[in-house]
Amino acid sequence: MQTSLAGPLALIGIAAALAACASEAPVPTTDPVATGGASAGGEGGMGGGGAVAAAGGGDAGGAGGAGGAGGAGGDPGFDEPLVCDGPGPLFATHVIDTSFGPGQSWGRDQLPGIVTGPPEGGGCCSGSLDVCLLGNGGSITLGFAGNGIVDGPGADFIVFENAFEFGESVFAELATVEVSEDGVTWHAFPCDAIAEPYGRCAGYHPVLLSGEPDGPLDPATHGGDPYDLADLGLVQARFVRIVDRPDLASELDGVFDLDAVGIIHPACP
Ligand SMILES: [Ca+2]
Ligand SMILES: [Ca+2]
Repeated sequence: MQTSLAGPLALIGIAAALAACASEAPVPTTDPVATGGASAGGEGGMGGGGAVAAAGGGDAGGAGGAGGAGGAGGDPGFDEPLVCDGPGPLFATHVIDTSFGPGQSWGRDQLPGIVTGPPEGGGCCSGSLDVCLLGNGGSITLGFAGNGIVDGPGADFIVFENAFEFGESVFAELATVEVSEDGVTWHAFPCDAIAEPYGRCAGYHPVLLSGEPDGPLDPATHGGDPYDLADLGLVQARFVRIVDRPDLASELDGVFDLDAVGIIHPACP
């Protein structure tokens, strides 16, 4: 039977893994952007939106997310059609919206930096702490300023949680991944599995990448949970929303810990 620890046990599980792999224990990082102020606008100009305040934190457990992805604060880049201005960022740049659930106990005060940019993966056998817990049933919406995801051969983007191998199983904490082109209409990759290999749920594959990759993102070498827009019949997406599985509320099924989201096939290469 798979090991699927969790909920309030999420960090305990992480701690256990760190103890098991003490020599490889990742060091919690403090993103200078995130801690530079409560405003997500510090990272790239998305100032003024209600979503920014939601991302800025507060007490865990409440419903955040005033302001939808369609009206992403004051950033015209998200309100208008994507126009490429050279190569776009390959990792999420903005937290557009949040709605945290019970069990949100880590990382919220470090938004947006803790979930933007590249992952800080802990490798096969330990989970990164550079993550934000969503809480049970919680969600987070990310955007890529100046870029989008397009359908190319195979997987088009990767969601990085902090899953890791634990014995012969995987410490998995599941979420549904959704994409949108306009921030209004969403398309979900089906995630209803409760046993390995967890179907199209995110939060199952260890994160092997830590920091910027040397080349294009590749789930085979960088880990994470890969997604193919073609599976949903889509050709492009600009926003990724991750929704913790609300039905997995027991202490044996944890809450999703988001590290990063990266593009394999960028709209602005
Ligand atoms: Ca594809
Ligand atoms: Ca991170």
